[in-house]
Amino acid sequence: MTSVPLALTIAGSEATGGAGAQADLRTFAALDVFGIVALTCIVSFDPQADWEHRFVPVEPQVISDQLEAITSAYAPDQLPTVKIGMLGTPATIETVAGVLQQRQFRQVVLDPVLICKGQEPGAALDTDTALKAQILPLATFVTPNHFEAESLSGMTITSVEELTEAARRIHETSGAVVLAKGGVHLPGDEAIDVFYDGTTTELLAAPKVGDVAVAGAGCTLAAAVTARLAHGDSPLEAARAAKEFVTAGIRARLASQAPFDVVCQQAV
Ligand code: PXL
Repeated sequence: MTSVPLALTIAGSEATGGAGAQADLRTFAALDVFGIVALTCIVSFDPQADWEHRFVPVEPQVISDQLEAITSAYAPDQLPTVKIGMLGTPATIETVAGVLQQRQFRQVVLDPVLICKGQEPGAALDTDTALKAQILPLATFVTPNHFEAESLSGMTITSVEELTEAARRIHETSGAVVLAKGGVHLPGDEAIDVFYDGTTTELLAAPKVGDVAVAGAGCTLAAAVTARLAHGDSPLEAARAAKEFVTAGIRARLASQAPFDVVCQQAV
């Protein structure tokens, strides 16, 4: 018998494997966590159409069935940690919010994936609104990127000071620990993330690796936070470890015929 920690990711499949559930599972494995997936959607980039997203949601009933199997197999104490990735539709959000309310996970790490290219703008707006109203209040830890931090805080963010203010505002409205990511979107030689938990503000900085965002970085960072929380780290320890993990994965990135490099968790 083994006592490895377990973690669940409720996420989409991205067929090339760079982002989504595949990146989450590789991160969990690299950080010695037994990973479990409930799949919310399937994204297949279209190489014939400029690698646009093709998006197919999983039926809400099938999402419920997966979560029923998972929460029946593993007691709350055995599986206290969940990561939420791409949900993609208001119906999926409704289903997942219902399960999160029923089963009180100790740690709910939300990567607030807002707009996925290839979705109808109208549909995406409904999805964003539903995510903010129904999932964000249930999160204990949230990892917005630059765009998502602007959307969740209602601010324009052009500096670390503004990113810090946005992290504070997002904490105030959600109650969650916030790790707001500047990535390549703020000026300077460093990729800076802001950690804020209501008392502690800490800047996590790493030298920028190029100036183009690498696919899967957001998923990997949030999955690494989830994995470290599953091991018993404090939120700040988990954030620091996750930043190191994703930086190493970006340095070791994998190139392909697709027009973006992806984070490689194995070379860490
Ligand atoms: O990186 C955001 C993301 C998350 N999950 C899935 C995705 C993407 C972006 O493509 O496809 C399934």
